[in-house]
Amino acid sequence: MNMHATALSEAHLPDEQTTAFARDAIGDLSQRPKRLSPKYFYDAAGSELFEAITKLPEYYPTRTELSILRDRGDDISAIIPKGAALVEFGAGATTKVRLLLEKCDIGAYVPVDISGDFLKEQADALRRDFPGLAVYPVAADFTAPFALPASIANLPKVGFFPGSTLGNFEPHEACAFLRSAREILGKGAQMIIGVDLEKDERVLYDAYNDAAGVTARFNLNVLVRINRELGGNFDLSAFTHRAIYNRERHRIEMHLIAKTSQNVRLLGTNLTFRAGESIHTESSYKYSIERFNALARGSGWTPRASWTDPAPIRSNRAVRPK
Ligand code: AVI
Repeated sequence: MNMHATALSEAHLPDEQTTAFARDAIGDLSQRPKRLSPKYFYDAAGSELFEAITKLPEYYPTRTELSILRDRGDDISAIIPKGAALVEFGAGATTKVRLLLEKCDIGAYVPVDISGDFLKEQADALRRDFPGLAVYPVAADFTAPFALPASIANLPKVGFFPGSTLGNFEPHEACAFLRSAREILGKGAQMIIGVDLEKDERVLYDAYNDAAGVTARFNLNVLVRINRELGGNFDLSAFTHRAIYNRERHRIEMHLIAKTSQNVRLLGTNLTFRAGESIHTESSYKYSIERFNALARGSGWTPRASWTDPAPIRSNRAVRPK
């Protein structure tokens, strides 16, 4: 009898996230103007580069927000009812929430983040550092509806969304997110949100064009990621980082500019670039308190209080010739 031995291994199918990335990248890079969603910045290398950005002398948002949480922590935590469940959207490294946890007596902390492994590590560290704190991590994409753990059903809810991440949403997306958060948290909930305010254009420009070039590497990393995960053949040296302040739209725009006309292959699709053509990779909206309050009201929330750092928000000075 003839025998035939075959070793079969499972076909390597792309996971759901890779499929969505491929679909978005091909769709968004085939149109004009070209764009890429900023959510694709954050692979392991991108998250490390962002961490490095937060420590740059020019990048003021992170240290300013930390100083507000430190200096005004008593007032901020006073709005959190005793025994409430604090739900953090996109919890990440949980650095900021620790400043609140030190000040208030909450019933439970619910960090929500897409990265399940990192979330578990953070939850364990919090349980260690805050003995007795009930931590219920939820691995989910916080921009889509998700269910809260049943164990916090009867607790008052307070959402926490620091980091100016709201600024990376287009205004309609910010509105949709705030509405969805209201649904998720339920009736009577409150939310504490960090947003970056409009300020001197030079300060804004420098924050996204740092001298060490870390933001440029962060921006270009999305092409590195496309090459690695989707088998693209982007030549990194053929693109350059550009960040500008768009005054009419109150936003920093990050772009990757093609230095020459070129073709790029991506999963069997040919992408054509003209010399000087841009891929718009991120918008970072800068709010005024009035515009933020209008957004909150339009999304079903009532603004209650705001805390800002003591630095001048904007130095709009009228000058006259002597
Ligand atoms: C995460 N997010 C609030 C940052 C921002 O400032 O918009 C991302 C960033 N992009 C360039 N530098 C930092």
